[in-house]
Amino acid sequence: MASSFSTIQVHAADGILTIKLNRPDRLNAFTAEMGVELGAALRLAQRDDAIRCIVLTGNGRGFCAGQDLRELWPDGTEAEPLDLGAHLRENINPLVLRLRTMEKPVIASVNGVAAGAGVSFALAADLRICARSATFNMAFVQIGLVPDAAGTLTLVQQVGYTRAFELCLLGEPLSAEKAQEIGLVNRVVDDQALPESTRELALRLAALPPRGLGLTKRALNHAWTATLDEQLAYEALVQSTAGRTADHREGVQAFFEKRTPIFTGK
Ligand code: T3D
Repeated sequence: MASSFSTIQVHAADGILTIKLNRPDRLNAFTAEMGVELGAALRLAQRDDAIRCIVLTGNGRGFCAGQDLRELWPDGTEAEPLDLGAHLRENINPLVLRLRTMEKPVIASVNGVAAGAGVSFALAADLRICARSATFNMAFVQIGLVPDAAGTLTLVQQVGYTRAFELCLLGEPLSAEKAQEIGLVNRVVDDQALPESTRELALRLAALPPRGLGLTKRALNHAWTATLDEQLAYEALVQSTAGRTADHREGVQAFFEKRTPIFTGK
C-alpha cells in the first residue's frame, strides 16, 4: 500500500491493515489532508480482499485530539464565521460513513488522549481497545461546538442517553477504566501491552469468515433504525447471502470433522 502519505502511516501484514495517525506533535489532530489520506487508505482496504481487519491508532502519546484548531483558525479567530457544516460534509462525514458501512471490522486502538472528533472516530470503529492511560474528552463544548462525526449518535448507542448527555455537556475527561465500565470501550490493557493485545484481537477477526462478519456488521447497524419486522426481514436477507458462501460450508464441515475451520473469504 502507498507509503507516500504524510499525515498517516499504513502497514499491511497478516490480513491486518494498521493505519496510524501521524501528527504526534499535535496529538494527531485532524486536518483536511489527513482526511484525504485516511479516506484513500480506507478505500484501498475496502477493495483489497487480503485485508480482513483494519486497526486505527495514533503515533506518539495521543490517539487524536479532534479537529486541528490551528488549521481552521490559524490566527486564533476569524473575522467571518467559518461554515463548519461544509467542512464536516466535505472532510469528516464521508470518513465516518465509510468506517461504519465498510464490510470489514475496524478496531480503534486508543493509545492516548482522544478529544472531540478523535472520540467520535474511535466510536465509529466497531471495537475499541485502549491503553490504561488513555482518556476520552468530548471537548466540543469547551469551544462552543456540538459533538460531530456522528458522536451524538454513536455515543448514545454505546453508553445510553443519560451518560452521553453528561459527557457531551460537561466535557470532562473520562479515564480508560471508567470508559470500559460504562461500555464505551471493549478492553483496557496496560500501555505497553496495547500493540500486542490489538494485534491478537485483529488476528482473531482476520481469521473469521469475512463475508459472514461483514454481513453481521451490516445487520447490527441496520438494527438501529429498524422495526422488529424489518430487522427479521433483513436478517433473512443477509443470511441467504451468508448461506451461499464456501466459508459457511467450510464451517459446517469443520464442525462435523471436529477440526478448526479455515475460512478463505469465498
Ligand atoms: O466543523 C468542523 O469541522 C468543526 C469540527 C470540530 C470537531 C472537533 O474535534 S472540535 C474539538 C477540537 N479539539 C479540542 O478542542 C481539543 C484541544 N486540545 C486539548 O484540549 C488538549 O490538547 C488535550 C486535552 C487533547 C491534551 O492536553 P495535553 O495537556 O495532554 O496536551 P497539550 O499540551 O494541550 O497538546 C500538545 C500539543 O498539541 C500542543 O501544541 P504546542 O502548544 O505544544 O505547540 C497543542 O496545542 C497541540 N494540540 C492539541 N490539540 C490540538 C492541538 N493543536 C491543534 N488542534 C488541536 N485540536
